[in-house]
Amino acid sequence: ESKYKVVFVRHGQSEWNLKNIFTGWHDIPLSEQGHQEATLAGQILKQKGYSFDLAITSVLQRSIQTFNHMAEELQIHHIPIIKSWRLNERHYGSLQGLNKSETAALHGEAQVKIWRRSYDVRPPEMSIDHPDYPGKDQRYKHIPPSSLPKGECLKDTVERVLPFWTDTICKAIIEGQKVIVSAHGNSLRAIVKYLDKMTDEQIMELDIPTGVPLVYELDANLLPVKHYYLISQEELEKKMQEVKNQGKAQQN
Ligand code: DG2
Repeated sequence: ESKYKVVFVRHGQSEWNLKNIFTGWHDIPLSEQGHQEATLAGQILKQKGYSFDLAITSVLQRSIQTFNHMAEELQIHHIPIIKSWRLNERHYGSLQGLNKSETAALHGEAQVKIWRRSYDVRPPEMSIDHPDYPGKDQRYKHIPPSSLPKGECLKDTVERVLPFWTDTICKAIIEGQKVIVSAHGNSLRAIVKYLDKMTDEQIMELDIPTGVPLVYELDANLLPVKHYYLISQEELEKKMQEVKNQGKAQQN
């Protein structure tokens, strides 16, 4: 029996989603379409009567901007926001900054699918000289260098996201707070895999579209009862297919 609801949203389209570039921990703003998607997500939540007591974002601006648009539509600027590096996107290693289609043309679509969707194969490592190496960024100065990623597979992302899920998000839900989580394709896939006890093979086929509220209803033990996106099945399938197509050598 459903007792709690938590809402997840992958940020709206970013400028690098638009250019089809591996992003990971690179901090890039929303595109024009992304701003619109985030506003629309807020309008849908408002129209369906959702309200929230606590917002959770990553420390990357695309997730924060997305929450801000939803806050504007829902008029919930006042609620507390917890921003955590643990909800950051999966670190994409030295793929960060490369075009996904060009990478597929060079290394093959099968290899790109392994890099994007395998559970436990890491992308090539980022060198600590790379301008994007997180150890150079002040916002990560409290994290021990040994915990800073240089390139993560989804399994690594699950391991850093889950402590935050259980210690912070679940705690707030059990206290009765209505929580909205604005995060990323792969940090959300990490939570969904855990919640739905998906196998390593099942999670490979799951894509999360940008800017669409995903509601999870949980029972008293925080086990999932059901989940649904707040858009039509037709629109959902179209948006999920767009994510799959990003790994193709030729865009059509
Ligand atoms: C995308 C996800 O992350 O890419 O890092 O390129 O959700 O922050 O836009 P997001 C990236 P894919 O794993 O779908 O290629």
